[in-house]
Amino acid sequence: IRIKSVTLHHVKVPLKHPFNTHLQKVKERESILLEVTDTDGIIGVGECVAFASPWYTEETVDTAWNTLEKWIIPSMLNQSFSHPDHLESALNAIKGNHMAKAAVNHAFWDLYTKKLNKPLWQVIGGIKETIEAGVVVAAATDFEMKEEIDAAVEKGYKRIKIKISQNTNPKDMKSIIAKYPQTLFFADANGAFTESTINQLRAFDDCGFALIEQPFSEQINRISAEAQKTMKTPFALDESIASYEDALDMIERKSGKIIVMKQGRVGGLSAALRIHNQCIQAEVPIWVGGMIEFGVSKAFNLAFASLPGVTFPGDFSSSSHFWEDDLAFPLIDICEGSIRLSSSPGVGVEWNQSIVQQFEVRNKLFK
Ligand code: OSB
Ligand code: MG
Repeated sequence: IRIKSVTLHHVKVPLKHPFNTHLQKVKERESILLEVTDTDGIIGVGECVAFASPWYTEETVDTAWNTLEKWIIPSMLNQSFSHPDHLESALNAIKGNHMAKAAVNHAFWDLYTKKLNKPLWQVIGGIKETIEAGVVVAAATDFEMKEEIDAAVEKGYKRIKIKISQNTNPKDMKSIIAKYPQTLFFADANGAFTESTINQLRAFDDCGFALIEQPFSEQINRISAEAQKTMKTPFALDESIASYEDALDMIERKSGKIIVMKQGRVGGLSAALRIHNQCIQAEVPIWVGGMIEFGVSKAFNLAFASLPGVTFPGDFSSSSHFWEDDLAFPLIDICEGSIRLSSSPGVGVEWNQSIVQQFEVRNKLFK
C-alpha cells in the first residue's frame, strides 16, 4: 500500500453540555481529522484525540498538527507499507507524540482492512459483535449529577462512570449507587488524590464502585501501589498507561488491577494490540475509555472492545450524547444497552464532509 496523500482538517465543535472534571471544563472539542489516500484512490480515516490545551496529556491540537506536518507525514508520503505495524515502525525515529502517531496508525488500519475487504474488528481478532454501552457523568453540581444519573438509567445505560474528586462526598455516592442495584458504577478521579489524601480516597472503598479509575496522578504510581494494597476496590489506570512498558509496570508493581485502553494515549491500534496480548497472558482485564471524540475514533474504540481481553463495559455513549451532529456517519445507536458493530470493510465509518466543512478551522492537503 503506497501512500499518495494525506489531508488534515482542524475542527472546533461545541459540546451539547459542558464536560466537568476537577482538571478542566470542556465546552467545545477541537480535533484533527485525517484522510490518508493510497495510489489506488482508497481512503483511510483517522482522528487525533489530543485536546486544544494540555490538561489531560502534554499533546495538544497544535503540537499534533505541527508533528504531523513536519515529521510524521513526510515519513509516510510516497512510501509503501504492507501492514500498519510497518508504518508504526517507520515512525519510531519520532519520539512521543502518541496521539499524532495514533491518528495515522488508525487511518492506515482503515485503509489496510478496506483493501482486505473485511471489517477491522474481525481482522484484529474481535469476537463480540455487540458492545455494551456506558456513559460518563461529568456534571458541575451534585444536583445536576443526580439528574444526569437518573436520565442515564432511563436511557438504558447499564454502566455509569462518575467523575469524582476530593470535593465529592462518598456518602452521596453510596446512596446513589444503592438506588440502582442493576447498574454498574465506575468512579474516575483523574489523579485527584495525593499521598497526603489517601484516607479521603479510602472513604470511597465502601460505596459500591466496581472500580476507581486513576486515583493518583501518573507521576506517583508508587503511591497507587501502596494504596491499592489497602483497598478492596480495584484501581483501573488511565493516564498512567502511555505505553506497553507502562502496562507491564502496572502489572508488576500492582499499582492497579485493570487497564483503561485509549489507543491515542498509547500511540495507536498496533501498540494497543500488544498491550491487549500482554493483558490476556497476565489475566489483567481491560476496558475502553473515551476522549469526547467523534464517530471515527469511537469506531476504532468499538472495534477494540470486541477483543476477548476487554471484559468491562467502556465509555460508549450514543453519538447524540455529546454532539448535535456527529462529524462521522453512520451514527452510534444504542439498542437495549448495546451497540452493534459494523459489517462494512475497514473501520466502518466515514467523515461526513458537509458537516466537517461547517466546523472546520483550517485544512491542508499533503502530497
Ligand atoms: O479521564 O477518562 C477520562 C474524557 C476526556 C478526557 C479524559 C477522560 C474522559 C472521559 C470519557 O471521562 C468521556 C467519554 O468520551 O465518554
Ligand atoms: Mg479517565
